[in-house]
Amino acid sequence: MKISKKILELLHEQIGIEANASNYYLYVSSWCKVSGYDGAAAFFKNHSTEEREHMMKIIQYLNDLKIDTIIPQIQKPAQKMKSLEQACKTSLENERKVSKAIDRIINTAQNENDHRTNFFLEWFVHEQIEEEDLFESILQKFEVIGRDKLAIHEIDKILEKLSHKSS
Ligand code: OFO
Repeated sequence: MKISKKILELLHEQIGIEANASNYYLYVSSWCKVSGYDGAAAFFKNHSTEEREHMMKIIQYLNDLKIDTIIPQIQKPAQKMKSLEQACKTSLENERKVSKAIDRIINTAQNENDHRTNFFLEWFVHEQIEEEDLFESILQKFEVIGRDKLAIHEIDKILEKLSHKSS
C-alpha cells in the first residue's frame, strides 16, 4: 500500500468528518428555510454540497492510489437550532475542529515522510483558512448590524449574496 495504515485510518475518519459536516449544513439549511431565512438556507445548502465535494476529494485520492474506502455512517446533527447567529457560531466551531483534524493528518504524514498525502492536503489547509474566515466575518455582521429583526433580515440578504459567490 502506498500510504501507511495510520494515514489510511485518519483519512477514513476525515471522510466521516466531511460527511457529517455536509449533513450538519443540510440540517441548518432546512432549519433556515422553515424559519424564513431564504438567503441563509441557500448559503448553507451550497455549503453542504461543498462538504460533500471535500469528502469526494478524499475518496478520489484513495482511489487514485488504488485503495478502497470505507464510507462511514453519518451522524444525526446533535443540536437544535435556536437562531441564525447560533447556527453560524456552531459552524465556526465545527470548521475549527475540521482544521485541527486536517493538521493532525498533515503532522502524521510529515512524520512518516508521506509527501504525497502532505501535498494532497495542502488544498484543505487553504480551504479551512477561507472557511474559518468566512464564518468569522459573518459573525462579525451580528456585532456590526445588530440582532433585531431588520438586522437579521439584512444578514440573510448578505448570506444570499454569498451563496451566489460559492455556487
Ligand atoms: Fe468545511 O470543511 Fe471540509 O474540509
